[in-house]
Amino acid sequence: MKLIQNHIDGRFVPGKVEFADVNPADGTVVAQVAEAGRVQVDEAVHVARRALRGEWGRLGVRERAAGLHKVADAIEKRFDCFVQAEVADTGKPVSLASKLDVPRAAANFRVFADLVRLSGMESFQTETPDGTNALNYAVRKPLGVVGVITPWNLPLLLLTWKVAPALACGNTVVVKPSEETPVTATLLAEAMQDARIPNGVYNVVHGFGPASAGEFLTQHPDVDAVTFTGESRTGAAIMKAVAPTVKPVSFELGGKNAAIVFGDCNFEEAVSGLADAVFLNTGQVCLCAERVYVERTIFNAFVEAMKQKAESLHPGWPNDERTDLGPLISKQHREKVLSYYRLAREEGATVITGGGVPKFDDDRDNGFYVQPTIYTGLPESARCVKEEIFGPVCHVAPFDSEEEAVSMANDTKYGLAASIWTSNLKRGHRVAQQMNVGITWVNCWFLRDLRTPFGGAGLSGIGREGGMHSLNFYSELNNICVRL
Ligand code: NAD
Ligand code: 6OD
Repeated sequence: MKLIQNHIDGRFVPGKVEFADVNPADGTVVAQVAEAGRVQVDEAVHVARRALRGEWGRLGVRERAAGLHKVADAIEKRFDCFVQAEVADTGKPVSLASKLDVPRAAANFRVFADLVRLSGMESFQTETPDGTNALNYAVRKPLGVVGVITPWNLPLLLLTWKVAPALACGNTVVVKPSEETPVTATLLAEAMQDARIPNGVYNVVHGFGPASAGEFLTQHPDVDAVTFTGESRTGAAIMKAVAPTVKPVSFELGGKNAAIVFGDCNFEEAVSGLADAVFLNTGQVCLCAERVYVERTIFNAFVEAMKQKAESLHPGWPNDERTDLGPLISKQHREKVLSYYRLAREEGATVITGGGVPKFDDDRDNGFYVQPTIYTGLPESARCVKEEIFGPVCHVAPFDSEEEAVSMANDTKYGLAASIWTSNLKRGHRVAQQMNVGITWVNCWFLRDLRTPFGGAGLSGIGREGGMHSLNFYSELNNICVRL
């Protein structure tokens, strides 16, 4: 059986303990994974610190940027390998991994390489009382060793979204990918070697959160900053762990995102966009819409059209090009999603479609598939309307006025993303500006420009990444004031 190892100082390192990496499509074990203990996490942090003082720390911005482009080249060279690894780990359709996850990983390196090379710095000429004046300018320095902790839903995309700007700014990293999806982070170590990124710059430790590699990393006194994507509750635990050493954090957390569909929308486009927003990656995208508010004039037609979309999804084997709905990530996550399917009924929902588990009569019955599901009829106070489920499911509710829609959409402790569907652009702008979230799409969803701010309000996160926001998080600014 294949062994997925830690990667420390350019070497692949086994662990004392191993755990299983399971294929969610049929429940088979695809590999064993070496769990890093406290000693290995310590070693990874130590070599990352040493690499800051070595060749990597001496490179200029242009050379670092060139190195990151080579990492992108190396990802593209191993494209099929990355796609197959992501498909086996997550169960996501091969079409999705090859159109979204792996191309975005390469793009993350290219965009931040270019951005750091082309970005300037602020400077101010400051008037002084004696008229001699002073010049203020800021220089960008790396934070140091950055701990990167990532989830399982878009494993390589989200890991590289953080690793690329961290390296662009001259940091070194110790990454702890999700225990559910360890393979692409490990493959990325090979791409780093192809690109001749010096040893110790990119290190991987495998394991779990509490009392394992995740916690050892966040508690480590020699880690200078932590960047994390995952559940809001985990963010809270990490905040506690970093408090004693006052590490800066960037948190991209959960969501309970709303979509508002006005009667004047382009109906076909809205239905098709919302079908993606609800079901893409089996609903396991933090930006997915789990609450859909539809103007009453088109409510029945919209629910019927969404039902048809849900029922036309093809929950097949992940490697079948026709598959557009994979399994959930794990047995445990399926239990969670199914518990919400049950709860929705207890809370009085009308089941428009789904609500259960599909039957295949083959090995997929040992996997973690669920039916795409649409509910209506729940009160806004229902737990299924308030809590993140993270599956292929939404609740659709009618509204009668713009004010009512805005008020329902904003009635949440989360604040990640929203989408507005209308052909009245004036209204699109007006409603978008009232959304208490980090990202609002109008007549589209998950359309990304990597230069834009990305992050959430409330329980959905702390800070923004993307473009200059990433460069600002992953660097320490030293303002220099020179008397002229
Ligand atoms: P999770 O929080 O359970 O795990 C994420 C990572 O944190 C894993 O690597 C895990 O091992 C680690 N971890 C868990 N407990 C830890 C601890 N105490 N200390 C240190 N590390 C710890 O999240 P998940 O289930 O992997 O991912 C799904 C969640 O992620 C959803 O809530 C989703 O909305 C969120 N998410 C948010 C974004 C975003 O950009 N806002 C993107 C993707 C996913
Ligand atoms: O596109 C991105 O940069 C990003 N961070 C997406 C997050 C998706 C959440 O699952």
